[in-house]
Amino acid sequence: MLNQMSLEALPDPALLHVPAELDASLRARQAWISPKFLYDPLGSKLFEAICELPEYYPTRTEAAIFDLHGGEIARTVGAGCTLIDLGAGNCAKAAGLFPLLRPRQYVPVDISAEFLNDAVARLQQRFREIEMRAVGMDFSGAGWDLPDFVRDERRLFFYPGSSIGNFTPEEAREFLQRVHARCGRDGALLIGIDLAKDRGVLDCAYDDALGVTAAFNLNLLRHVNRLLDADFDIRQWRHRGFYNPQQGRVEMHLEAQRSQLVTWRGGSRRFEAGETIHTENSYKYRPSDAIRLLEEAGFAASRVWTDEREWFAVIHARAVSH
Ligand code: AVI
Repeated sequence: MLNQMSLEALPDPALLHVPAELDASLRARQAWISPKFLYDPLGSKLFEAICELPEYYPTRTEAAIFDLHGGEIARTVGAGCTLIDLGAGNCAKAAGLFPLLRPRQYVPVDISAEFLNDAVARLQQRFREIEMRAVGMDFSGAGWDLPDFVRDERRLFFYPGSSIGNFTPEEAREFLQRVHARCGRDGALLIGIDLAKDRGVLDCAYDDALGVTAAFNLNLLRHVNRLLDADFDIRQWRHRGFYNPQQGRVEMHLEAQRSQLVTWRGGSRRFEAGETIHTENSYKYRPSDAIRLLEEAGFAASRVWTDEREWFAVIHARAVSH
C-alpha cells in the first residue's frame, strides 16, 4: 500500500522558554549555552560537513559497523518495527538501514524541523512503502512525549552518532529512562556510543585543521543573536575543543579574544579576554560503563558491535520492565 506522506513538525512548547533559558545560562559564573542551539539550519549543515572530515572518526566508524554487521543487526531487531529516529538530522543514517530493517513506520524527530521536513520529503519519494511522519521537537529535556500517531507496537528507538555523549552521565541516565518509559511492549533501543581512546585522536577530532568545527561552534553565537536579539561579535570569539581527562569528556568552548560587553534582550554581560562560554561536552565511555548506564535506565544490552580499534560501539538493548 502506498502511504500518504505526512509531515507534521509540531510546534514545540519547550521553545517558548528559550529566551529565559539562554538568559540564565549566559549569566552563570561559567557561562554556557546548551549544545542544542548548535543546530540551526546552517549549524546542521556544518555538522554534516564535520562528519566528512578525516579527523572526525565517529560517523565513519559507526557507518562501518552498520555496514559490517547490518545483517546481524537486522536479525536482532526483526522486520516491521516502528523506527523512532531521535535527532534524525538529514535522516541519512536511518535511511541506510531501511533496506535491512524494513520498518513499518518511520518517525524522525529533530529540533530543527525545517531541515527535517526537507530530508523526509526526499526520503518518502524513495521509500514509498514506509509510513513517514516527522516530529519537530526538543527531546533533550524532561517534558517531551510522542504524538498519538506513533505506533506503539515494536518500537525501536534509534539514537546513533553518540549524541548520548552530549549529556552528562546523570542526564544521559534520565534521558534513557524517559526513552525506556516510551518503549511500550517489546520496545528496544539501538544506540551508537563513542568509546574512550587516545586523547590526541580526540583533540584533532574536535579541533580540525580546516576549522569546520570552529565554524560550527561559532555559528552558535549567530543563532543566539537571532534568538535573543543579542550582539555577539563573532570575530571576537575563538573556538576551543579539547579532551578533559579528569571528566572523561571532550569540551567545546568559545573564548573571548578581548574584553567586551555583550547585550541581549533583557540582559548584558562583560566577558574578559580569555573568558569562555562552555558550549558542549562529548563524553567518551568504556564499553562496561555504557552497558551499566543502559541497565540503570531499565535496558538490557542484547548485542554490542564494535570496530577493530574499539573506538565506537553500536548497542542493541531491550527495554525490560521494572
Ligand atoms: C552530535 N554529537 C554527537 C557530536 C559530538 O561528537 O559530540 C557533536 C560535535 N561537536 C563537535 N563535533 C561534533
